Amino acid sequence: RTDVVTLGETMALFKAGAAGPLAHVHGWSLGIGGAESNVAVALQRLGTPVTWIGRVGADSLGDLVARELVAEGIDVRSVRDAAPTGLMVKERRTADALKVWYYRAGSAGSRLAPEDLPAGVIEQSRLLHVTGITPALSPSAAAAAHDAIDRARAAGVLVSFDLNYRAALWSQEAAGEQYRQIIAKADIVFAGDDEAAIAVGPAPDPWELARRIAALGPSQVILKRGAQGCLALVDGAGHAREAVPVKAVDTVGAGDAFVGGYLSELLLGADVDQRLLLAAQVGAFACLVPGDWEGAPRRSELHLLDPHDPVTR
Ligand code: KDG
Repeated sequence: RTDVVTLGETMALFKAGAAGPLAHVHGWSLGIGGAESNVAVALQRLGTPVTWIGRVGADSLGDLVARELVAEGIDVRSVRDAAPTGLMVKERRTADALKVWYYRAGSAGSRLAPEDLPAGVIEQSRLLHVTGITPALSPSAAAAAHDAIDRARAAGVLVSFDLNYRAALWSQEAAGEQYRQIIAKADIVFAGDDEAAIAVGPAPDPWELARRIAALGPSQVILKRGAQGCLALVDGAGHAREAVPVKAVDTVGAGDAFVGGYLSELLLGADVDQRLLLAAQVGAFACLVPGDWEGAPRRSELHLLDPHDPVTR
């Protein structure tokens, strides 16, 4: 049985092995990345069973995506598509500045469609998690996201939504319109301050952003504020906490890990402060490893954030 269902595009991910323009970098590593599968890995490692739904190409990179997610213990419902698996390339332009290049227009993942949602899987779960990347990919992917949400709501399954704005994929106007529609159907909404402003307009104070989002319907609004920590407005009550200080090597995927931590604790019945604590810890772990999801911790590893002894034997 699965607790969480998520759907979206997972791509093959080429990571430059050293800093510098791509034209001059030698040495690459190949992995995978996708906002929803990053959340899925974080949840699964924390002990929450997850199903991931998505399209991948009938190519070797599609095999890679499916194998990695299966190896994490995720229930993978991948549809094979004649189009190629999407690609993402991470350039480390300077030691501190990452640049992500997408090669995903027309990819298999972008062709996700409502018929890819297996009967009953969402309905029998406890929570559906979608991100604002999926509606940006194509009209059929947007339809799949809305269909999944409508099915979850009809079955009384919680709906979680992370805005996850990707400027390379669509305009702020188009995104804002979709965000407001999905927020109105969600129970739990995650956003950064800038993303929240795309949905509800700029505000001088993050609490005002959270209040405006909550006014559209969700009972839980969580603002992810990076090194500034996070805040949550849950059933009208405010909660805040600071970030766990880390020497970040790669912050891509940290927001997804944060979401995984929050949702895992929510489903265990933990209170809001406990949810935010685990979210901040899991997000911090993701920053410590150069990869979008590889650093996600198991519960037995959480103490490593504050090691009394840097070597465990
Ligand atoms: O949140 C991290 C994701 O952005 C990354 O893993 C890839 O899904 C991805 C995207 O569309 O950028």
